[in-house]
Amino acid sequence: MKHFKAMTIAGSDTSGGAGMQADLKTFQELGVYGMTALTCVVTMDPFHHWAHSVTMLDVDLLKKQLATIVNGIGVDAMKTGMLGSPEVIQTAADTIRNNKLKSVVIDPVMICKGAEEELQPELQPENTAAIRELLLPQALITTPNLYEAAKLAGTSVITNVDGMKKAAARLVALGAKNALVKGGSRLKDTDQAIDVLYDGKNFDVIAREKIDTPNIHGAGCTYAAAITAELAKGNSVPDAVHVAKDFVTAGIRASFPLNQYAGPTDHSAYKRQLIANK
Ligand code: PXL
Repeated sequence: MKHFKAMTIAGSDTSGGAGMQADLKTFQELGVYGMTALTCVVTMDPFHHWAHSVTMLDVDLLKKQLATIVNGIGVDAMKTGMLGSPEVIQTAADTIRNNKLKSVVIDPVMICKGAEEELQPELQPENTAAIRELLLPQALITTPNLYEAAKLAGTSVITNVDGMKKAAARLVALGAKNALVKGGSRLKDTDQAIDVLYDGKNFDVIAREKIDTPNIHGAGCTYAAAITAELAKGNSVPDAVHVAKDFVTAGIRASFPLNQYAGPTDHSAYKRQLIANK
């Protein structure tokens, strides 16, 4: 049996639902061997509204992790998550270019869902510019939510499918081969969770039922990780995105609280559903 291998360059979400924890759990559920190059550790303050705090790791330590994985082992696909500084973004971009990595998923993480957003470490404008200039041109696919898509594309707030299409087209013009703009549950005036995939030619509007739950912490990481796992197995971008949409929808349907703040998606739900439907 061939073992497919995926890498994530991401932060550690100490609470376990997002970041590299979401990535590893998702890789595992989809039958792909996962490896991690950590950029930062995110902790939450239990005494101050679960405010997220980001502690960056040394860039030299990141470089050693990347050498271990990329030069020492090799990967079939990779993703980026929370990067946190222009230097880290540059390091990720250099790694992709120098090793000619092809199945590259850029999840341009800027904010964590769930906790009170005004307390969150929003990605700085210099990080947005570095992602736009250094990572989008190397992306097989980028997976922004509405907020991230607007920041990267330089558009005003996106409120409908037409705006999502315009932003996706802009991201492809900036160099991404494919762009998946995720409306998810944030798109107003619809009872559907809608995402738009654009490959430079056609728009694919992907809709599932909107699930009414506050427990969507890590949904974006999980979605991008599922795309990465499917690409690692050699599947096409549209096939990978459709499996990933089912994976994250199943995870959100089975999501659960850990405490009084936004809980995680259930990474084991998709496989359980597949087994139940056999
Ligand atoms: O969901 C975005 C996200 C990504 N990466 C890490 C995180 C979070 C949100 O908490 O902690 C490490």
